[in-house]
Amino acid sequence: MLTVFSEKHVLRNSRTELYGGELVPPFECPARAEHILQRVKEVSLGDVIAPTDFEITAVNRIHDIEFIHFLETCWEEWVAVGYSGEAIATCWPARGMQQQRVPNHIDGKLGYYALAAETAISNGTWEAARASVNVALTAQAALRDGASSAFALCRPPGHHAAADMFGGYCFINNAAVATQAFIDQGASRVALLDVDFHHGNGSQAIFYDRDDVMFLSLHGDPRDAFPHFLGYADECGQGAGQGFNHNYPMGPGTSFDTWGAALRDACNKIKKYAPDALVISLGVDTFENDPISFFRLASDDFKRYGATIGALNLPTLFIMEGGYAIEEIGVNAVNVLEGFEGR
Ligand code: Q9C
Ligand code: ZN
Repeated sequence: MLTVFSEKHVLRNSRTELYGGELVPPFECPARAEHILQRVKEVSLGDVIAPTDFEITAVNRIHDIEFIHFLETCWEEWVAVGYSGEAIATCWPARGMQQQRVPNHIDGKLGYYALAAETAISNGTWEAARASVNVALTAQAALRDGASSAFALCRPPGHHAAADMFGGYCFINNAAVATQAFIDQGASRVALLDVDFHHGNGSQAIFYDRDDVMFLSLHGDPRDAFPHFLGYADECGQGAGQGFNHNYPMGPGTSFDTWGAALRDACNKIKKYAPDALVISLGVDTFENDPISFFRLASDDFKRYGATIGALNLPTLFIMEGGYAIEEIGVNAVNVLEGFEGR
């Protein structure tokens, strides 16, 4: 399987994450991608190529122009008002407040466009996010050109990013942009399966009213896990999208038995949908030793479920999302790809 990787991921290197009331070194760090790349090479998964540059228009199919402009200019605006730390949202248009007007001050803009406060924007964040979506689009283009699968080793991740929101370590929704690319190239139906520990709130919101994209997500119950305000089982889509959104929230301590059964159910739905392509939001924070998550998958389980996805026999694009057990992230992510290939 082809892997697409950009060295520009290192430009996403913020110093701080607001966690437990402290500013700590971010869980979403450059070492993650390096470990995955190392494992890809170790098992000789296939060629590794750098991304080509795509026009921003591919991104604008999913994200609001003003939001993209905000991401591009946030850091310089933050520095311009004289702040010395990293750009972190501190206020929000909460219940009962005006939600439609974008403020002028960078504090207001951050609150408007942020879905959470843990994700600090710093110099280089935009450039890395741009490179990350180019990685996704380059891997997607490989499938367009006939490959049966490809691995987009994206960093930063994307599935929490909505049309006009960043957060949960995500800025541009790489999986959503790639999914839309399939549609724009003539696909009638695309399934987007999100196996990251966290609910893919951004992807769900983006495709919620559409029947040409089926979104399915297995994740920590929002009552107990980030992003907390989306991902319930009764969110089934709306309008034309009614019946094309499927959530599988699961509680603390969920084992592979339970998780694997949910995956099989999701795969049955995908099979019936008969999509032209399958996009996987591949997070491996479902691992038993992940520092911020609560599922109990072992490293071997990743290979097993990769095989389940492979049995669908669909053109499949893997997009890297989360996973924070740094030492094991390479083995776990690549185990899914090896399982998929029947190795
Ligand atoms: N107490 C991804 O995996 N904070 N994002 C969780 C835990 C945010 C995860 C707080 C986690 C975001 C792509
Ligand atoms: Zn996650």
